[in-house]
Amino acid sequence: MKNNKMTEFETKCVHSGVDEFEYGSVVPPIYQTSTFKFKNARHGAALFAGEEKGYIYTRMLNPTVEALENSIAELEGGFKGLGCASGMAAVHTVFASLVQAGDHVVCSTAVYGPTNTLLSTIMKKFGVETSFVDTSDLKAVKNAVRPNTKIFYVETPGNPTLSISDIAAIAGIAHKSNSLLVVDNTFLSPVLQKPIDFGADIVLHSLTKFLNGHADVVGGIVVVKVEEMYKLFRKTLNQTGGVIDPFNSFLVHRGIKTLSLRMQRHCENAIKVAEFLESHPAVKRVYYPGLASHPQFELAKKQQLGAGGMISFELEGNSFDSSDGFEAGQALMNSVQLCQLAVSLGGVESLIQHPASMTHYTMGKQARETAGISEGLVRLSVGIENVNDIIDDLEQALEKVRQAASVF
Ligand code: LCS
Repeated sequence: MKNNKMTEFETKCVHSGVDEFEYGSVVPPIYQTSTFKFKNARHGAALFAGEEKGYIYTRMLNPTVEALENSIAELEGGFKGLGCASGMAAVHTVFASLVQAGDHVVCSTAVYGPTNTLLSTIMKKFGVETSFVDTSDLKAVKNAVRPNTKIFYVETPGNPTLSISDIAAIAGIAHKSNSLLVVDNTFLSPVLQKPIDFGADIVLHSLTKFLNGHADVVGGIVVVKVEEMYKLFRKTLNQTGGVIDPFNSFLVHRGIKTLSLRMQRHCENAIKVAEFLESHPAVKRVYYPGLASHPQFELAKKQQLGAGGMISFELEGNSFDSSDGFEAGQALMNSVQLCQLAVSLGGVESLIQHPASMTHYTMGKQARETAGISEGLVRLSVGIENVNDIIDDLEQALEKVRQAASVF
């Protein structure tokens, strides 16, 4: 970081990772090249041997990608970032780097569906055992530790239940058992939560979400705390090849400039939407860490700077609906007009979806039940639109659900 006055977070969002570029370019140029020319054969050999610094081949490192990696590492307070082709590529990079046959992982029950499936199928196939536990329950976390436990993997808030896990306490448990703590910080971004400050060793994100913020990129990142781990992860990524490309890196880096403003607006809107839903007679239960009714409301205040933009809720079952709010939830999703019925989250636009049949379908019903993901749960990613428009949309949709119910 050239400008050591750059201490405030909002300022970092605008300037981080932006170093000196050719021609005085104010934003990182898009180095849309697969390979880099060596000055001569000796130079090429020295770059490969690590005796000189420089770029060789874009799968190995690219200046536009590196600018993004430096930016997010700085925002998270880590040593370095490693840009990945998707959030799932980031999750895979972590496990492929750190575990081997015979090792054990402790993972939150409430995680993005494919993260659960990666551990319970592919990693299992390679001899890695995973215990899925409710990591908001510290006793359950302690009880899950085995002599061969290598990683504690936590999503907080968890997707889609918004359950919150105590990062500092789990870091303590992990380190006591010579393990590492990995935190998926996708739901909050470093604006609202910095897991490394609470003892996490590795932080990862789906860049597809809040960090990019505009629903036009798929990407991921792993941020590590120490150089040794950076070298290990870089080797994995180089060998498995799941890197982000320069153009997507440019877009995410551009998105980060407004990250702080966007997160502020997501939070302001989400609390109003959550309060509206909680007070509506058709809504049975709302899960939002900014509501006093959230089971870990106090913990959220301790480790988060805001409650974020994600809300989950269940509707009351209606007279026609014996499936615990599931049909009412479907009717709601079919009735919204402003909120888009789509998976993904963290963009400027409000998105609504149904975890049991969409994002968490691959986990299977039993794993969903263990994770507290009911069949009727609806997840809302609150965008940065005018909040009155979002609430009006939900209100008219809930009215349609009520009318549909009264028909039966
Ligand atoms: N981690 C979390 C917490 C996520 O929510 C997702 C994607 C990923 C990792 C994987 O990121 P990707 O590979 O998609 O970039 N979550 C999604 C969701 O809830 N709806 O669609 C994707």
